[in-house]
Amino acid sequence: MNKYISHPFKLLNTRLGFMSFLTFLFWLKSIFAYLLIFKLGIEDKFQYFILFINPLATTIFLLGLSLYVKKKLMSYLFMGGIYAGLCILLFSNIVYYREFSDFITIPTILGTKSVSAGLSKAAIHLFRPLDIFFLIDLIAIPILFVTKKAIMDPRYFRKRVAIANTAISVMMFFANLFFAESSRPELLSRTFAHDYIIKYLGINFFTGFDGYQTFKTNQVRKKASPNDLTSVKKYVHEHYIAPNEEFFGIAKNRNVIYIHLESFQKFLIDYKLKDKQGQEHEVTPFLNSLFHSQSSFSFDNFFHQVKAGKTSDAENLLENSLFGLNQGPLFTQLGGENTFQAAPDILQQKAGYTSAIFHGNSGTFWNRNETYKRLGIDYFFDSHYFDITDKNSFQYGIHDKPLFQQSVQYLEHLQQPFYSKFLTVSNHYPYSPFTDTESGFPIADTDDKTINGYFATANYLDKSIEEFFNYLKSSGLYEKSIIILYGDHFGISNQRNPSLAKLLEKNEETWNEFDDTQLQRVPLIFHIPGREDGQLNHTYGGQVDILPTLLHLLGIGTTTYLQLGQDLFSPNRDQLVAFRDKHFITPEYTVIGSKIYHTQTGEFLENPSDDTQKKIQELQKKVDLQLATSDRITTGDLLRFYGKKESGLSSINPEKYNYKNGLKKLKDIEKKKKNKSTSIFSLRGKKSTVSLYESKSYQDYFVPQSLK
Ligand code: GP9
Ligand code: MN
Repeated sequence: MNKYISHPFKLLNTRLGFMSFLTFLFWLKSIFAYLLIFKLGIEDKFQYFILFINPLATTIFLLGLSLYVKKKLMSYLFMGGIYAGLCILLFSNIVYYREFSDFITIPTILGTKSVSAGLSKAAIHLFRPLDIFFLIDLIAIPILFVTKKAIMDPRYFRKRVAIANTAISVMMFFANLFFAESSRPELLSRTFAHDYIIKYLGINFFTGFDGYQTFKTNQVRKKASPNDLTSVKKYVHEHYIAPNEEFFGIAKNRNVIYIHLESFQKFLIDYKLKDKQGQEHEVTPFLNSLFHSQSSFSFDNFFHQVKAGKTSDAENLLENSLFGLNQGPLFTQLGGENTFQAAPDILQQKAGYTSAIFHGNSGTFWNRNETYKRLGIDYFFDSHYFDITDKNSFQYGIHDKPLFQQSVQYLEHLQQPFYSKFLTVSNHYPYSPFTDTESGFPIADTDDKTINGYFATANYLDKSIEEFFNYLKSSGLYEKSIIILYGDHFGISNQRNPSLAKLLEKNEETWNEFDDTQLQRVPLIFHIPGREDGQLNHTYGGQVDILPTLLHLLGIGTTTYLQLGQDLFSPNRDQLVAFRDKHFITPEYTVIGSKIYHTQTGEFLENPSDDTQKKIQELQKKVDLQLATSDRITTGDLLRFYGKKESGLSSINPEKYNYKNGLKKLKDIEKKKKNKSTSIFSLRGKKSTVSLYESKSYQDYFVPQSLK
C-alpha cells in the first residue's frame, strides 16, 4: 500500500485531502468570527444558510490554485501561503472591527488612509485571549510537517482534477451569488454596506471586490488633472443664478434641522385614505399643516434625483449639490476617498456651525461612517447611541418615534448654531404598519401588500415628527431654527404604480411612464418659525437645488463653490429637472428618452414640430452637461484641486473625525466654554430637556407577524 495513504493522517496526506482540511479550518474560523465577533444582522434561516456556505467557494478556488503546481514542496508552500494569507486577512479584520465596527478595505491596506497607522499602535490593545484560536494553526501545521507527523504527497496532481476543482468552486460561487441575490436583490450593483457583502459572500470576496472597485475608481482619479476644472468652472459660472434678495439671509444664524422623510412621495401630502367603510383618513395631518403653514415655504413641483444609492444619493445631493453616480452609490464607491466641500464644512468654516447626524441604523450602512468624515460632519449618532430593542426597531434600525426621542439627550448638548439631520426609517419598504388600538391606521385595499402598508407607516412618521416639533417648541429650540423636511425618493416603485393608480383616482389600464415620472415628486418644506409670509412655490426643482437655496437663506453666498443646483427662490431659474438616467422634466415638457409629453396635460407628442424638437434637444444637452459635469467632479475627485484660494475653504482632514464618545465630547466642550457655551442645555442653566419630550409609547406598536 502507498505509504502516503497508510500514514496515520491518511487522507490528510494527499494534496486534495490537505486542501480540504485547510478549507475546513478556514470555514470554521470564518463562522466563528461571523457569529461571535462581527455583527452582521442575520434576519432569517435562509441568511444563516448563506452565511454558512459563503466562505467555501472562494477558499476552495484560491487554495485549489496550488494544485496546478507540480513540484511537491512548491505546491505545498503555495497552498500554505494562500491559507496563511486568508487567515491573516480574516484576523486583521477581526482586530480592525473591534475598533472601527467596519471591515478593512483595500485603501486601508495600502495605507492611503492613516487609520492603519493609528491602528497598528492600538492593535495590541485589541487582542483577546480567544484570538489564539485564529492563529494557532499557522504555527501548528508547519510543526506537524517538520516533525513528520504530516507528510507531503509527492505525487503529481493531475491537471484535469485541478481544473475540475476550480470549475466546482466557480459553480459554488455562482450558486452562492444566486442565493445572495435572491435574499438581497441588487447586492453587487448597489453594494449597500460592507457587512452586507460579507454576510452574503464572505470576507475573501469582499476584499477582492473592494480591490476591483478601488482599482477602477483609482484609474479615473489618476487620469484627472487640475485642467479638468476649467470646463467645470465654466459650467458652474454660466449656470449660477443670483439669490433672491427678498429671501437672502432670512434664516441667518438659525440652527438647521433637516428631517429626512424616508421614501416619502408628494402624493401623500393632503391625501385621504378611504377605509373599507368608505370613511376617509388623513394620512399625514401634521405634515399637511406644516406644508400649508404661513411659516413654511413649500414646494409642490419638487423632484428627487436619486439612483442606486437611494437615501445616500439624496444625502449627497443635499450636502454637496452634486449628483450621485449613474452606476452604484457614490457614498460607497467614492465617499471614503473623495474630497468634498459639503454643507457642514461650509457652515462650519463660514458661520461656526457644529454638525450632527442622527440615524438609528448601523453607521456602516451606505459607508456613512467614512463619507461623513469627508463631508465635515462633527458628530454621527448611529445605532450605537440608541437603546434598540426587537420591539422598537426593524431591519433599518430604530423606529422614528424613539429615534427622535432618544436623540434629544445628544441634541441638547450641541453648540448652537448647529446643522443637524434626522434620518428616519420607519416609512421604508416593506412598510409593515404599526397597529396599536389607539394610533393604528387603516391598511389600504389593493392587491399589493407593499402599497397597502405605506399609508400607515407614513402616518406613524407623521406622528413622530409632530412629537418632535412639540419638543422643539417646549425646549426653546424651535424659534432658533429653520426646519427643512424633504422626501428622499419614491416609496412605491414604478412596477407597483399601476396598482396604486386607483387610489390616486387614475386609470390602471392607461397608466404609463409619464405618470411614473410625475410620481417622483417629493415634498420640500422650509419651515421658518416666526415668519408669516410663507408660500406654496410651484417652481420646478430637484434635490440638487437645495444646498444653494439653504445657504442663501442662511445668508451665505455661493459664488465660490462648485455646486450644480440653483436657488429655488431665485426668479429666472432654469426650471429644468434632470434625472440621473438623463430623463428630465420642465413645467412644459416631460422627456423620457425619445418620448416627449406635455407636463401639464400628459399628452404624448407624437409628431413634435421642428421647433419643439429643437427646444427639446437643447434642453437635453443642458441635462447631459449637468450630469456630465457632476460625474467629472465626483469620479475625477476634482475638488481636491479646488483649494482655498478659489473656494475660500480650508481642506478637511478626515482623520480628525471620530464618531465615538460623542456625548462625552459635547459635554467636555460645554465645560470648557463655561458660560460661553451655547447648547440648549447650558442656556437652560444646565437643566436637561429630556423630560420635556412627550411620546406615545412605541411599545404599543408592533409589526403583525403576517406582514413581517
Ligand atoms: C438605511 C436607510 C435606508 O440606513 O437610510 O436607506 P435606503 O434603502 O432608503 O437607501
Ligand atoms: Mn431612503
